[in-house]
Amino acid sequence: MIKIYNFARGARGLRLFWQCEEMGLPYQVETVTFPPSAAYRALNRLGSVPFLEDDAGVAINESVAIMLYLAQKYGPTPLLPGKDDPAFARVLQMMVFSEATLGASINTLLNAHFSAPEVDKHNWSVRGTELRVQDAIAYVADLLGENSFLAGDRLSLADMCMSTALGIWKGALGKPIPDRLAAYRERLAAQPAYQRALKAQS
Ligand SMILES: N[C@@H](CCC(=O)N[C@@H](CS)C(=O)NCC(=O)O)C(=O)O
Repeated sequence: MIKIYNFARGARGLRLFWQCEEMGLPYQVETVTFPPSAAYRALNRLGSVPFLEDDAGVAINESVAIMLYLAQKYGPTPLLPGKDDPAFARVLQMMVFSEATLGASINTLLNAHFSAPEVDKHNWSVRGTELRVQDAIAYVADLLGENSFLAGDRLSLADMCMSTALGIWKGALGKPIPDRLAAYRERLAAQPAYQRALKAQS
């Protein structure tokens, strides 16, 4: 049985709920308190969410890895194009980009915004990281172009990943996003499976 641990309204867990909803996979949600308990850290030493447990002792963190695991284990699914599909490379690229380039930097900014002493909130590293994220987001807007989704005209795992990264940037940090990406976020939020996932999140 797929068991997904998440904070109440944890942003990255939403990616996984959305994927499960879209693929029709049954899943169980375990809400993790913040700060994480010792019992949770015994399962996932980092205390981060999301965290997946599945049959045969699978127990992993990293949302993008979990999404690829679910797609491979329970697919095939059109959310992850096959290796001969022209969209395959783009989907992998933007899934990883959403965390390695966007998510990791945004986490640093969240720490600075909410936890750093006043003197460090806008230091050189924070300003440089903000500029990098702004440029990365402009790049996403360029790649999206006039398409509905990152892989063209069909929804993919890349959109589920990107939706969260943009959501944290705009929602938690209050930063602007280009109009094209605002329209893209609205398109994603209108997906029925996304709406079902939102209900599982809270
Ligand atoms: N790269 C990780 C990032 C995980 C992450 O930072 N999750 C946040 C919540 S959305 C979190 O657990 N923050 C608290 C912490 O890391 O202690 C992933 O994609 O799963």
